[in-house]
Amino acid sequence: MQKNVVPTKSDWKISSQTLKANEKIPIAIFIKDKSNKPITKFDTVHEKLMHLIIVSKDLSYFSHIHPQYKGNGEFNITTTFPAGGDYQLIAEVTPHGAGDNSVEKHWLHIAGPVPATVPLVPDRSLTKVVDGLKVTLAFDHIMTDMNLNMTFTLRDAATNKPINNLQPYLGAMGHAVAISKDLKTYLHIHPLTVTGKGPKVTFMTYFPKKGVYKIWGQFQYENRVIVAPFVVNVPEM
Ligand SMILES: [Cu+2]
Repeated sequence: MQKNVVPTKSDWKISSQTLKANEKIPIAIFIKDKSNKPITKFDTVHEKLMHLIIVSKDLSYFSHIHPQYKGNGEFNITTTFPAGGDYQLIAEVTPHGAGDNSVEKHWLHIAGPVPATVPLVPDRSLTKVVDGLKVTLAFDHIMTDMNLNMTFTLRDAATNKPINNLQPYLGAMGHAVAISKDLKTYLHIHPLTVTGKGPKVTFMTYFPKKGVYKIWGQFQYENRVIVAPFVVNVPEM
């Protein structure tokens, strides 16, 4: 389970007057301790000091980017949003010595036409083709309140051959993120092993609450990052 060993707070400053879709939007994130003092030292986790996940409210849009550390608790990045609507920004940092990551969330409204909400319904098949790869997701069991293993299996979509030459992505065989339908639960899921090249990548995770979750597996193959999204229902134990 993720818990904040060092409790944090954050301020978000968005230096754009218009906040329009497809416009470059500079974002500054200030990480502070509970007494509002900047936290200045962070540990590098998966090659970065901060990981920033951005999702649309319906979870149809997903982005995983890495703000630069400016110093004195401030991280900067400039990004764009694909359409109007509400977005949740989720920043993950590990204050130095904390031993566990801290998660700071922020909502942002982007002006412009809002696309129709994509309904979040559990996938009937946990196999899909993404960017030339056939990706299958499997669980040893799926329920709340217990550790479980989830395994992605990657094959070439055209030949069905198992992929044996995955590249490390941010210092691991892959990364996975899960977010609940209500956007209240965020899980960053780590692979069980740091080495290997596929075709199977196993992650251990723990769902604290029942409900529908969207899961994104990220892998690097032939110098590109593959994002494989799945929607699952997690029943109560
Ligand atoms: Cu990251």
